[in-house]
Amino acid sequence: MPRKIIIDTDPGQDDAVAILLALASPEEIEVLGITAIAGNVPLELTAKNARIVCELAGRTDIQVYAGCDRPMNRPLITAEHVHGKSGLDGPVLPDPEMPLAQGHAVDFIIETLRAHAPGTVTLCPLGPLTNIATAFRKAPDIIDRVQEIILMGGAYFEVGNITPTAEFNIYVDPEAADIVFRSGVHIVVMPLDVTHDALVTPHRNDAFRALDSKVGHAVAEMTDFFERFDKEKYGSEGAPLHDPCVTAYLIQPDLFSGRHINVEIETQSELTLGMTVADWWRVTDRTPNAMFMGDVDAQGFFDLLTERLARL
Ligand SMILES: [Ca+2]
Repeated sequence: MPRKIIIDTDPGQDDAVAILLALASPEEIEVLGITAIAGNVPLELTAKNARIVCELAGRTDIQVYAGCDRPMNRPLITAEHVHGKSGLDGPVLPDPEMPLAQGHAVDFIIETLRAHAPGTVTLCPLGPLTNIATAFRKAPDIIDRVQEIILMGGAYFEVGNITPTAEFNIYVDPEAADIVFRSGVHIVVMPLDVTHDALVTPHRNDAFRALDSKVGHAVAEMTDFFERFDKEKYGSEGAPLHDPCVTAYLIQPDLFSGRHINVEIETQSELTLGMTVADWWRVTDRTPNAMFMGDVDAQGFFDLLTERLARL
């Protein structure tokens, strides 16, 4: 039985690849819907980009909902410096013809969790956690119904990418992240510690291009684009492909390893706002609330990704 998931996302080139991987893997993953959130770029663009990606995959049947257009208590911070003005800079892709689904993403999340048996729907947030936290606050009855949350966000050893101590998704809406991490739902975290090992080397990007399909070329051009920024920033041999770690975990969890530990979110300090305070060394008696990943079989991850993208 495939896992039923909702992808909550702010595409973003790496979000796009995560969505494509999910849509290419129907044996393991059933996408109940995609909810867009403001993050890498404003909501209007993420809601559009999510549909562009569905159309690229030939899946105009997927329902895409627009969600919150700003964090719970703060102005929106975006990342055009990484993803380009459109959020999906790189390939030239047509504007979507499929319409947005009617209704708000938060209500879709609530209604979907209520409509399915408890413990059968997994949430996969790939952006700031505003939609998820807003749904939990509006309808606390759904919290116990969530099977699992598998998210990209945070960092421990890699510390931060938007400030010296914070990863972008958590930093944009730390109050929302705090609500999610305190919710009691079982959480799997793909932090920078993992995603900074999932590097798109030239060889790996050539493998996408060599698929010689619309999807293969689009993915190669997307990763080409944000590599320019990341290579300069990190001096690494390629850019990290963050979000597909979430969907890869649903297909092949043994690619990843980590520790079940306590993770709390800094919401007060100006200096360390949005830090994921991860008790990796278990030096407190705070209750573990998250499976915090620390390692990935990077070549296995890219082999899986290339094999699955070849299906689209
Ligand atoms: Ca994202």
